[in-house]
Amino acid sequence: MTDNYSWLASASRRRFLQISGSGLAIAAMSLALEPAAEAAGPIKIEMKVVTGKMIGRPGWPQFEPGDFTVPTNSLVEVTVRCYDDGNAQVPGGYNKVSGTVGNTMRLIKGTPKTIAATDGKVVHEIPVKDVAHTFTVNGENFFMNVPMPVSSTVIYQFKAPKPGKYAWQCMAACGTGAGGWAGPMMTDGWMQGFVTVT
Ligand SMILES: [Cu+2]
Repeated sequence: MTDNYSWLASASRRRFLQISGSGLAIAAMSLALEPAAEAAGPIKIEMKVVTGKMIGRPGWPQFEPGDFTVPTNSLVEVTVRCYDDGNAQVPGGYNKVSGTVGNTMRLIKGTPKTIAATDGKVVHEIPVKDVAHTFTVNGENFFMNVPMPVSSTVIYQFKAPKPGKYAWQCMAACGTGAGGWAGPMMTDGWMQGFVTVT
């Protein structure tokens, strides 16, 4: 009886050692794989900006999706197709691209279905009168501003900061109310939301 139990105990100890051994092997493997994963290219996110009319809610343009999650330190490439053809007023400076890789973005006229890596023009800013929306993060150690011209596609890359939940806001007065700052501008998942870094 005692012998049986001690055999069981040592067998389960052996299994535990085997399991933790393979766990270490997996951890070592994923460490080795990490540079290869980065060489495979950035994490890609696709967004669009639709007009209120397109979704049956006039006056309520919307970013879709309004939120996304990325791993810390990753290189992220976001493509935004802006179907909105109406411009909106932005405070000074928010027509400039900042906080992205090179403080630039690629700009393509219209919203083509397929986009080649060489398509578009690299720009640091767009004319104030062309701004329809912005994607602006104003967090601790993470500031980013991407202006979006009417009826166009923008592609930008950024390095994900340390883990956290970062609020973003459109800075173009595209909403309802006298100043254009009500409605979608004050509603999560419309003209504001969160970038979550894990
Ligand atoms: Cu907006």
